[in-house]
Amino acid sequence: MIKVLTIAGSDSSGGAGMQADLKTFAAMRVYGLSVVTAVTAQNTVEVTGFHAIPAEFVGRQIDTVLKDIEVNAVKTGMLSNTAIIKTVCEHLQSYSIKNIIVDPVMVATSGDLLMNERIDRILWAFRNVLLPICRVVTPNIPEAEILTGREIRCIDDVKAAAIELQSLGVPNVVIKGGHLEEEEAIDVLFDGNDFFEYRDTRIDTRNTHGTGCTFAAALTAGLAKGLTIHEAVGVAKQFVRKALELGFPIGRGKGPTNHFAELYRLADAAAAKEK
Ligand code: PXL
Repeated sequence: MIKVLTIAGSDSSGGAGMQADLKTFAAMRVYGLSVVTAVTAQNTVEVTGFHAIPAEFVGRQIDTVLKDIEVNAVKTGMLSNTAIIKTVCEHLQSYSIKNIIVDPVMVATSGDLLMNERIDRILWAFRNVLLPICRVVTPNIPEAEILTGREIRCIDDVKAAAIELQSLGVPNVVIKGGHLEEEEAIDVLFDGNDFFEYRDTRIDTRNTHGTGCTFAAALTAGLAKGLTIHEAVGVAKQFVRKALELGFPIGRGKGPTNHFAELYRLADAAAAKEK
């Protein structure tokens, strides 16, 4: 059995954060473990507040699961302060994990901040502590702008930011292009040697809550299964496309995506055949 661990925040509306991760893992047939770093109070419109879990207790959760269960990959999501970032790094390093995927979450889909410390300090920890130990980092455009201090308007800007992030010691950089003003949705992978562009038509939907988490979780599951980084990005992009196509129009804001879209489609097709 392939096992993956998410170290992330809880989203009370169920569409993003660790809920998105666990649903994605289940849909991709990998077993998901979850260490919670923060509890958010949020719906499809806004984040009304969050409580960070004390760093020491985040570390305890990591040790408790990892001393019992060996995992094939670890994904990090919401890490709202430097104490948590440092603790996560220290604890992961003592378990020599090959696949660490960092989704540098900073802002929720609603636009609300998911950090409770000065951003320059958090940036320092991301750039100097967490990125050097991971295999892949998956910022969206606003996160890549914050991490590099560069304005990103076009694909050339994306590539320059990817080179800069890679120079911090992370072998693979995937910049999620959903926020770019391009006709297509273009994700860019830089593997240290070459750039790979993953292009797809855009899906017209407002149910995008949790898209970033879902992409990174699907990428994590793919790498845990032994796919190459190039294959895993392709699989993650397809997974998000299907989840967006059948997203749930619930709540008054941006509804969640449907992590089980493909499984529901297959089950419906099988049921129709039996009739
Ligand atoms: O999508 C980023 C994200 C990560 N983690 C938590 C979130 C969100 C977005 O809403 O709620 C807990």
